[in-house]
Amino acid sequence: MKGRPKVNGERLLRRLSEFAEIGKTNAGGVNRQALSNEDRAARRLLADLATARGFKIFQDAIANLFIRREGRNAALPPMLIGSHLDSQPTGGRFDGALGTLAAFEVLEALEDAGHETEAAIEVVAWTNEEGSRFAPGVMGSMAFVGAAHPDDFQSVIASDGANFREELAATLAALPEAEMRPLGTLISAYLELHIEQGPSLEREGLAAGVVTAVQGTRWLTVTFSGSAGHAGTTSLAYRRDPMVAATAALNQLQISVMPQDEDARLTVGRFSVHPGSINAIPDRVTFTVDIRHPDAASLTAIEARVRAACEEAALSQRCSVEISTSFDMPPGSFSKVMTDRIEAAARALELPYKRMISGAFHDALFVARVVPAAMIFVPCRDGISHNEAEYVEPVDVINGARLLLEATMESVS
Ligand code: HGY
Ligand code: MN
Ligand code: MN
Ligand code: MN
Repeated sequence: MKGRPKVNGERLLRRLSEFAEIGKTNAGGVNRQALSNEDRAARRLLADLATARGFKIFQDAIANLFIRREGRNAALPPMLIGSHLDSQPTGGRFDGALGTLAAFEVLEALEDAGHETEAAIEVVAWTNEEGSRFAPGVMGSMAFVGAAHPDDFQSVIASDGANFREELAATLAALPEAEMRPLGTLISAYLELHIEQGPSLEREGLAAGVVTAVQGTRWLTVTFSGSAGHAGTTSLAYRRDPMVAATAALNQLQISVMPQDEDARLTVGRFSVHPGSINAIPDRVTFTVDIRHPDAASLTAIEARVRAACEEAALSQRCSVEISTSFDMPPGSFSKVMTDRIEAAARALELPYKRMISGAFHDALFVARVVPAAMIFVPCRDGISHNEAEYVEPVDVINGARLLLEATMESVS
């Protein structure tokens, strides 16, 4: 079927359903955490689909997976499109998978139409975008642009106790036929399709978001230490209770951060108590803090406020507190050339759109440090994501892929 390449919507929707079966949860979401068996199964399926179409597959030292469709001139750096296949523990079927599978659909649409491009186009599935199992997130794209090295993560232990080094080795070994390539191979440009993970496109009845920037993210781990004791015999005067310190600090932060600044985000997603016995005063309480802001100085000010609130609470309870930073992704903006191309494609396809910034972090933000990059958003129902109820209307899936195809064809040399 020659002529202008066209997205095969039915095939793309079918692919999304196939991948949604990998790590499927009872509530209709996915649990396909980075470098898990489920992640390896999804990478295996994508690799098999790629070789079945005659595309070549590669991986690098941090297991980023690349699928290459040759162009006329192999000497030219390829255009890169893609996203991630790993998910949150109670994630949705579209976060990451949509962008990765739509990118693969772009390759298939070009192949079906026998459309030759000057340069090659490659699809990438970035390793560990989420950072939920192994912190930090966006490990694959950070290593790709040299903002980190796989060696930096070798001693990371997962939230489920797994060992990064072993899981990475198992993931690389699971695709023996993938040719190994150095980290950070030259590319010409990058585009990523992703769900908005927020409500604005749906509320405004828009088909697409032209993403111009991504807000900053910082992850802290806070540990209060006090002294364990008997719940029944230890009176107030003798308590050094880290639970009281932690809750005092969090109460202080919940009233002083987000209510004072509508652009600020502060989330405590993980909380653990040691020894976790009903009738023992804890000796240690640890929790994570995810802070976001579009402005770098505000991000730093929020971190300072977290530190101050924790230190004050520790003092008041005669406890100690340790705070470490496990992730720091400064805010960044995308290339005007690329966002203009997406905008032109949206107009050509008569898709209503707006320019917007991303509240979620993405691999594209690191890739934008080395090449012109940008993102396309599509609406998701009620803006829900990082939730098993995440949903994207089929028409929005297909429009997103059509937009990605058009903008990619405009961008590849
Ligand atoms: O957390 C984030 O912003 C991304 O969706 N992983
Ligand atoms: Mn994502
Ligand atoms: Mn996510
Ligand atoms: Mn992302």
